[in-house]
Amino acid sequence: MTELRFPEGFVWGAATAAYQIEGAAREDGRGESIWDTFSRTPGRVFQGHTGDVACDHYHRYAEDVALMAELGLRAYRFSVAWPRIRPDGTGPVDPRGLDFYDRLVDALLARGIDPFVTLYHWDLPQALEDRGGWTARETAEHFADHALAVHQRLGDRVRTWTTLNEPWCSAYLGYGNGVHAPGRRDAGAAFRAVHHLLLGHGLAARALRAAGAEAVGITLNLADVRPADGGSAADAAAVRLVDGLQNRIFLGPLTGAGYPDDVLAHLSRIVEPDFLRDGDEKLIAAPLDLLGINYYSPTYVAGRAGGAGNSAYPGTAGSVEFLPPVGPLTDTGWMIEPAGLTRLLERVAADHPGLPLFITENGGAFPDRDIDGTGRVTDTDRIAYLDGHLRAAHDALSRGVDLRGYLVWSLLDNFEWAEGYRKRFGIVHVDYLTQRRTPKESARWYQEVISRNGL
Ligand code: IFM
Repeated sequence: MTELRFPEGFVWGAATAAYQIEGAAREDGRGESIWDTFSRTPGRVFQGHTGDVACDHYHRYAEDVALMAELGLRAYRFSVAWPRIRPDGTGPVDPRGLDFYDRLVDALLARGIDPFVTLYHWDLPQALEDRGGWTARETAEHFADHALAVHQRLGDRVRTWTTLNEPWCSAYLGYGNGVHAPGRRDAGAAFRAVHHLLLGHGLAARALRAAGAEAVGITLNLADVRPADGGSAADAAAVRLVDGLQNRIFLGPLTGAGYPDDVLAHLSRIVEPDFLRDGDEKLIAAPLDLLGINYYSPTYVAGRAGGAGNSAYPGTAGSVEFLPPVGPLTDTGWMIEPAGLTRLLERVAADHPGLPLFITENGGAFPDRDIDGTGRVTDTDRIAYLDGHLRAAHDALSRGVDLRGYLVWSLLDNFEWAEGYRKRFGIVHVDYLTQRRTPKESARWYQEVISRNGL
């Protein structure tokens, strides 16, 4: 295969999220989050796994940063646990929570690793959920306060800020079909949550910029939505609906175009949009310095009368069929199609020119082979997945997409939400009994990619 070089200064990194790796759930004043409640509720998470200990990163961050440095990472994307900063979501700031992130940022900078901070990766303080969570407008305002408190402490050293991670998941999985915390099953609530998450983003982004933040953005899990056979008008309508629910409902307001008419018409058939106030769309459209895109897999749909739809996409039952993924698949059953990443990047770049893009997550869960006690963890499937997607990203670059960086999901095996610890996404293996970290072959492969700035 031909050798591929990435542009000078391309950012190579890895990503994690607080609840998935930190553990220390009851330490230093940390409050309860919706994921604590959810994971302790029988039947919600695989075999009752919780994030109580996770990868114990709260205590082992120095070792983890040393590992990042060894792999040559230039950036590390992590999230800040809101319940560590304000245990009940709104009250006084607990300096001990901020101290942890302060130490982490210093350790990263000492190793020349650029911190990319995500302010919300799904761990809403339970006290706020008790007041309505993301279905309540006040949560958006409290989120802006949370963002400011973190910026006040870390803003002198952190340059890159993203507000939310994957608001699609928070809203549709958290409030729509209940697969994620807080586990509510109410399509109307999901749309309320979408709006308040976007509003929270807008308020926080403006506050951060006013406070002097250098680069402010958001991370979306956008989808490359494809028609089943490419032919019929019904298939095209299905693509438009699903694309509206996954992509345009976020991209429109975020980039100043407001909610698309067809999406508004769709959601108004499900819920009275009384949560949408005059001026909100303007607030949401805070200037973006970057857009983070998380890509794993494409989505294929067909338009069919009586189609089963998908509970994660409110209002799709009766007209849309989501096609079962076709192999090769990852261990989470997700279809592997790197070309979808190229298409997605090209589409976003064409629709939103001038917006710098980062792949803030990409990776796959695969079972590890040959964990033989000799320090070798063979994960050839993951290497193939990452190689394919990096080639796809490079294709987009060579077609003019302004792609600035790639952050692999994930640095460590970790708590994969409702799947618990049974799905492993890490390039570094974690033995959950001993907390021993072992770089997999994919980590060594990635180290080589970074050092050559290419494949
Ligand atoms: O583990 C998650 C992460 O928290 C958000 N994006 C997708 C990953 C894999 O499911």
